[in-house]
Amino acid sequence: MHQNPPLIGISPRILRQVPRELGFRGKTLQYLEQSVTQWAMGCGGIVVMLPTVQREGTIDHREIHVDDYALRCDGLILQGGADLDPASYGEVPRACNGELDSIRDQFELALVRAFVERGKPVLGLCRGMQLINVAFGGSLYQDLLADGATTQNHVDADAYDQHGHLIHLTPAGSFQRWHQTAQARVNSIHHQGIKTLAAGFVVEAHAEDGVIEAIRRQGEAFVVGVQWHPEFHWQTDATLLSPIPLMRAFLEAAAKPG
Ligand SMILES: [Mn+2]
Repeated sequence: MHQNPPLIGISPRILRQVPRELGFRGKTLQYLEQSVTQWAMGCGGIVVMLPTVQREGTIDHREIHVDDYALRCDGLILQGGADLDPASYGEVPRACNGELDSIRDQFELALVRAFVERGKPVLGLCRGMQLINVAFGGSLYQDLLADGATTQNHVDADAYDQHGHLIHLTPAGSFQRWHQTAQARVNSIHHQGIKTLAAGFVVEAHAEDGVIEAIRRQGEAFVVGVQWHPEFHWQTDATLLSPIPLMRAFLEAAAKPG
């Protein structure tokens, strides 16, 4: 793999209200969180960020299309972040949502479709898994607790990435094959979750309360999402599920001639 490392595009998180002390008054930042890049690079991928191509501000990006990214890159990773606008799955947003960013939603939905159309692998993390589910027609709980999906809290603002729970990997599933285990501990930093699973997808892992924690699109192509943040497991806590087998499976799919 290292002789010709696959080129992995990661869509950015977007910061529109930049804290004054950072010095970008009235500007918008698009950025990658470091652990996700190190996770991919540590397993042999080259990482580039894919800035949004929507027309924003004074620069007209109309000459570059989302499909240009899908053509040049070998795989796509979707980071975590803001809640999806429930309008994207046909619901009216309730007050339980955090800040929404429909520009990021539309950009990433278009990215997923473009990469999948070209048979290029897609890996979604947390919000990224939820977005994949919505891209293929599934829906989300706007809030797991408020919607009665569980009585267990899947997020703890103070504990942040130290908050976690057990997951069960689906017997005979791809995750069991990659990870060689039937259960594991993962972090949990989400208050939303999958309500209706998109058609053509299978559940690869669930929490003990039944909340869906990993999904995969059936078929040859690699289209996978996890509700946890494997990038935060990276070389931090040996009791958590190793993030390496999942990244290796993704990069292997990306390295296949398309
Ligand atoms: Mn969880």
